[in-house]
Order: sequence, then C-alpha cells, then structure tokens
Amino acid sequence: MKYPDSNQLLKGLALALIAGAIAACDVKKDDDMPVAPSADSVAEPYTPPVQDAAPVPDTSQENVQPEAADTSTMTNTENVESAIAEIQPLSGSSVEGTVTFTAGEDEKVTVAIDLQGLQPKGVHGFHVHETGDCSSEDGASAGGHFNPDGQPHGSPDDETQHRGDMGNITADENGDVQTEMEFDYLTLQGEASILGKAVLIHADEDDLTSQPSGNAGARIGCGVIQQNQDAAVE
Ligand SMILES: [Cu+2]
Ligand SMILES: [Zn+2]
Repeated sequence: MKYPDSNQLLKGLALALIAGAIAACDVKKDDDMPVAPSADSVAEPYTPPVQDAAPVPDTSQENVQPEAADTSTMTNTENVESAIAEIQPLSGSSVEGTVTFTAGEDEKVTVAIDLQGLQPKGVHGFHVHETGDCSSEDGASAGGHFNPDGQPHGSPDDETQHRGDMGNITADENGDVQTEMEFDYLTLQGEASILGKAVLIHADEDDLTSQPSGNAGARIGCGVIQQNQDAAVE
C-alpha cells in the first residue's frame, strides 16, 4: 500500500506550505512595518488643522474652540476705543447694516448708524439692550434696556435715562439710515461698558416716556456689540 506514504508526503507538504506561509508572513510583516506607522503619522496630522475661522460647535478639538471664542467676546478689555454691532433682521423684517461706537477724548461716544431695509420715513426706537443675544426670532433674547444705574426709561435729552436709551432713528425715503449721534452716558470701558450688549431697532417710535421701554413695538433688528478689530489703527 502506498497510501500511508502519500499521506506522510501530504503531511510533509502541508507542513512545508505552512512554514512557507509563516515565513512569507514574517517577510511581509517586516516589509510592512516601516510603512504602516508612517502612514498613520501622516493620516493623523491631517485632522487637527481645522480652520479656526468659524467656531465649530461639536468637534473634539477643544484646544481650537475656546481661543476663537475668547477673542470675539472680550467684554472687559481696558482700552477699547471702537465697537461694532452688525445688525441682523428679526420678526420678518429686512433690516441690516452696522452700528459703530467710537470713544472720543471728551468721554463721549459717537454712534455711527448705517442701516438699510427700514420702513421709508419710519421712526424707530433705538436702544442698547442688556443681553448680547440676538438668537430669538422676536429679539426677546436680548432682554430689557441696558440699565446698570437703575433709572427709568427716558429720552437722551432727559437728565436721567437708561444707559441704553438712544432715542429714535428716522429712515429716509428709501428706508435707509445714515447718521451719527453722540452720547455722554455711553461707554466702552469699565463696569457700565456696552461691549457684549445688544443694539435693538424697533418697529415703532419710542415715545421716550412710557415705562419700561417707550412702547416702541416689535424688535425688528438686533446686533451684538463687539470690539471693532478693523479700527485698531487710526
Ligand atoms: Cu429696545
Ligand atoms: Zn429705556
């Protein structure tokens, strides 16, 4: 009988094949070894360089996010001389533009208003509100008038008023406002700073007397007051 012999032969062959396979694997592994780690080290750095322009809310890169947030909300900066609020529409309006606050040497703040999309010839209540949050569609998230001194609502011409009471703005026949106003009770510095608060534009005229907010109607435009990076050099 030759079967046992061929069986042994097969066994021998099988062993040889296995050994060969193992040897092949070893060789392969040795070849792969230098490649695999370098491939990993190339792939890893690709993820972190996420651009820091827009704050991405839900990534795991916590190192990037707080830095971006810090620079955009520097509320207690000492020598801020200019701040800007980019106005966005609320309550279905189409108001947009900018309101820029510039500190003068005479302790007054000049407010430069450049807005479009208002009701032509409309008179609109114009205030600083206490919370720099324009996220709700009706503007309620911005809270009440900025009033750190506990005064009643009033006119800019009154002896006292809310610090946020900037009276009214009047649109031209195109619904634009381009004007400047000056207030000695607004400041960009210290505890009464308007930085981080919100500029609000209302649908109606502020009557300058009704409490607590002049009966100025719906909130149609809102912008958070932030340090104006463009104005660093004069
Ligand atoms: Cu208001
Ligand atoms: Zn007020």
